[in-house]
Amino acid sequence: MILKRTNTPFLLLAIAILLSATVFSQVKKDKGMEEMWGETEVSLDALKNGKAKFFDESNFGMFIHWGLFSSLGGVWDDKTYYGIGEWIMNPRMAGIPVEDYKQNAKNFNPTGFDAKKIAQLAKDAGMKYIVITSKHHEGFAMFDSKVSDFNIVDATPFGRDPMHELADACHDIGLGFGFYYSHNQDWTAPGGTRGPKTDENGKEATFKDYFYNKCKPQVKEICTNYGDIDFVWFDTPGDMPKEYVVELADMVRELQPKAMMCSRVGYGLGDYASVGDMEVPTKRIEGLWETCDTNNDSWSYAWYDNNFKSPKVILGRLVETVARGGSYLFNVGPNQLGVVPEIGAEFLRETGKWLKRYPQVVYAAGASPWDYKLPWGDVTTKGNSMYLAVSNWPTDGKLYLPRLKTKIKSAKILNPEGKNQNVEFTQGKDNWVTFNVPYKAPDQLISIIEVEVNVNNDEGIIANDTALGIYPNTETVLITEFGTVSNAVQENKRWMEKFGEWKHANQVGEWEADGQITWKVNVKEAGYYYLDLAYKGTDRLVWKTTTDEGIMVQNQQAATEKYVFYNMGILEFKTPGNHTITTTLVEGDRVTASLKSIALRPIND
Ligand code: H79
Repeated sequence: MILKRTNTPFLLLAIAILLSATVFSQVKKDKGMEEMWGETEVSLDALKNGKAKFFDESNFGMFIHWGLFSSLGGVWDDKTYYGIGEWIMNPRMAGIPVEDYKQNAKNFNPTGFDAKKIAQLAKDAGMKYIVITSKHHEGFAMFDSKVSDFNIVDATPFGRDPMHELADACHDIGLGFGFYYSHNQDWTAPGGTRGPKTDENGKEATFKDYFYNKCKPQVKEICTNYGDIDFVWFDTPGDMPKEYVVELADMVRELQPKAMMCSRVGYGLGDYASVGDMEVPTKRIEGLWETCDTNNDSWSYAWYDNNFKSPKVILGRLVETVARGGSYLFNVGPNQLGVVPEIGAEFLRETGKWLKRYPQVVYAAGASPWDYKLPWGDVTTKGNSMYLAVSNWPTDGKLYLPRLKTKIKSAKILNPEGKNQNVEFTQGKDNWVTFNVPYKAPDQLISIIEVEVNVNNDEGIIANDTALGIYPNTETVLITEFGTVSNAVQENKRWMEKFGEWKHANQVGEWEADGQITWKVNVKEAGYYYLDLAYKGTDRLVWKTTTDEGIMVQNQQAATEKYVFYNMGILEFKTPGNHTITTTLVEGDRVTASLKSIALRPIND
């Protein structure tokens, strides 16, 4: 149990926890993320049995980014700006002056908006709720607001309140519903963060002005005029003063006691943690949490962005999130007409068909006994069942499960037509399980093997986690996060490949002469493996990798500013079982060299 802050409510909570032995959980992130996204400290038991039950069991929701920016679709003054579309106004994109931006409202007429159709799409996709942007950083209210005229009813020819229509459609069809509201940033309201510094009379405007004139009264509107809502999703608290965050959160709790707030409200006041944008965590996270991701590259509609994630990728990321213990909030961006782009919609419907075949794998499913994903896919659990969700079906008729202590009773391939097929398996002395599976994947997308285990104590299903498996028939990637580092700096790095599209990785840099990283592995079969290293750096680098058996692979390869896998040579394991692998930088620029992962690939894979 970690208590980071000692304000009164948390002290009271802490006492309650000591009395009731409730589990406290906290999601830790690096400092930068914490500032941007906020953090949370929640009492798990209380939440999971109460208002969080719906969220906890749903595991899959629809996020919708829709606003005035959608009418621009990534274009300003005939020029396309690539990156997250809802940021087009920002000086680092088109840099649109406030008054010019506001004029766009006159041309925003999303006549194609059909709330029932969108709700049906979410339902068909197997999503359990919708969270939509009621006001993003641009400051434009997508609802009927009496507080500011800069809203879709008063400022556009459309004149309807689409939030009303969507809230009703969700309630009618049995979906949960909630609002995103940018509480700190407002780029068009005087006093809002990154907004105008003066009001229309030229008088200086403070954050306090923005808070009482717009933010709080608008949040009151969305919490009052749309029936019961399930989520209030604030974003980017930044350095918003705590007193306002507290006041806002208190109001939400009073008006919508059942609504879940994510950690991005700020100051640990959320009910669940929101991890970084577009990030599926690599390691198990305890507690209630969610990741938000988008169906193409931008959150809001951009005309050029048709890089839609395939049904297989969506399902893979959904299952991976659930397997790490979280929920997946997956975004679509309706266009200037209010219509969800068709390719994305089609892929979502395919996703939903798969979920209809295997609902038990996702809904109310628990995390994997392994804390990380496996090379062929991932694992979710429910009671005495483990669901092996196999994305990369093996080509040699063998599927391996690394080091399971709990004994398996039976295994079967789930067949959507009800013709489940038993799977033979052996559970060796080394704790590896080998399943004899058909050569052809049973499901084109992700195949499911249900494994029944004998759990006869409170410990649940136990996987031996101390070493990472090295498989005889598929490549294993060892990320630096799972290694032990000395005399080099291990750090999470985030970078943008396009404006606002985050990539992140754990990496090891600033290598001293004797700097090294060591992984513990468990090798199923002795033999030769190709060794590849993923790194970036300058010019050329020489890396050396050794095992505890004294085998060494040393080679020089190119280095560029992008992470790329380079072949190093062949590493041999003379015996199966536990080993260590240690990598070190021998020659090259020690300052820019950054190692992200290494991979071991069976020779015939
Ligand atoms: O709504 C989506 C994003 O618009 C919003 N969160 C998701 C759900 C979001 N707001 N801020 N961020 C994400 C972080 C964005 C930071 C950046 Fe920038 C914007 C990087 C580049 C542009 C701020 C401005 C930091 C550097 C310049």
